[in-house]
Amino acid sequence: MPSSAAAATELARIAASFGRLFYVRSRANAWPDRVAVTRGKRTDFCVGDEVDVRLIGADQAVIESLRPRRTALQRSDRWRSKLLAANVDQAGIVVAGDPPFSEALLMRMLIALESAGIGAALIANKSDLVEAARAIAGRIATYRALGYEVFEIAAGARPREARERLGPWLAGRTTLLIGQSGMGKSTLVNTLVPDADLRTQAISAALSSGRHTTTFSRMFDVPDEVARDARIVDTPGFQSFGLAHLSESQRMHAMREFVPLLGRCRFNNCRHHDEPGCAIREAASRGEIDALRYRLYLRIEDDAD
Ligand SMILES: Nc1nc2c(ncn2[C@@H]2O[C@H](COP(=O)(O)OP(=O)(O)O)[C@@H](O)[C@H]2O)c(=O)[nH]1
Ligand SMILES: [Mg+2]
Ligand SMILES: [Zn+2]
Repeated sequence: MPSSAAAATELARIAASFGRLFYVRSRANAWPDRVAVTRGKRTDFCVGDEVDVRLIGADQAVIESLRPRRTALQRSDRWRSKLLAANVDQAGIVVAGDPPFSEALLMRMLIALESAGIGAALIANKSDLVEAARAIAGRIATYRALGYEVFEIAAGARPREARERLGPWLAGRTTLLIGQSGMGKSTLVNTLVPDADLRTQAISAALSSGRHTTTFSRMFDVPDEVARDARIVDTPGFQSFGLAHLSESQRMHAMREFVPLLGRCRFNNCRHHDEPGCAIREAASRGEIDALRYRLYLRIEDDAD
């Protein structure tokens, strides 16, 4: 390839991907978003990836190379693992009291994020549903005590307040929004990015000609009035979140309250089930670590076996 052509690439972010097609956004805001293809068979790019692209004609591009990823979030089952997003700075996990959120799913997301070195906050939505919010308040307090930031909002019922509460946290960063379906994540995205639906339709039309618009992740620029220099990555709602790409050691180290106790069990290969002298089980039975999280951790490990 001639070097003059190689010099003609531009830095872009992948704003959406669908199969072998990508939607790329200029880092310098130098041109409107374009559809991009990859060279050869390489398709392992994902939303958030920073890539060098060559512009082709009026509205197309070719991805020439991938810049190193600062972060990469995966989920997996035994057979395959899927890259969900790259280069996100932090994540907001949307939970709510109605329908009640699954704490097992929340823990799985937190373990994946923690292992990927991505800070997480809980976004407790639907705070206008007073009874439902009260029902989960104790569980939310557990996560606050573990050091997770918690935002209580009502994205649908009090959108302005939601924007004000989240704005400073979003500013200057790329934030992944994830959650179980029904928690109000789409409502939140529309609250933060008022034209998100229109933009999604445009991406959808460009990439997939009208297939389900919520089955792929998308990156949106948040308007400056809401947060300066902020991007959000909206992911599809999850009903499961496999952790097979992580080792058992990574999973146990992602349990924040376990960390000071690891190494204090009688056996150094302790799995914290019913081994004698298990410091973690004993701490849970004394109420020093949260008993429900301990039980759910054992269930996550059972599923992994
Ligand atoms: N009461 C209440 N309902 C909400 C709020 N935000 C979203 N919802 C409702 O929760 C349901 C699921 O919302 P949606 O955004 O589709 O959730 P998603 O599946 O997480 O994307 C919808 O019926 C929303 O109207 C809120 O702040 N308060
Ligand atoms: Mg949704
Ligand atoms: Zn143990």
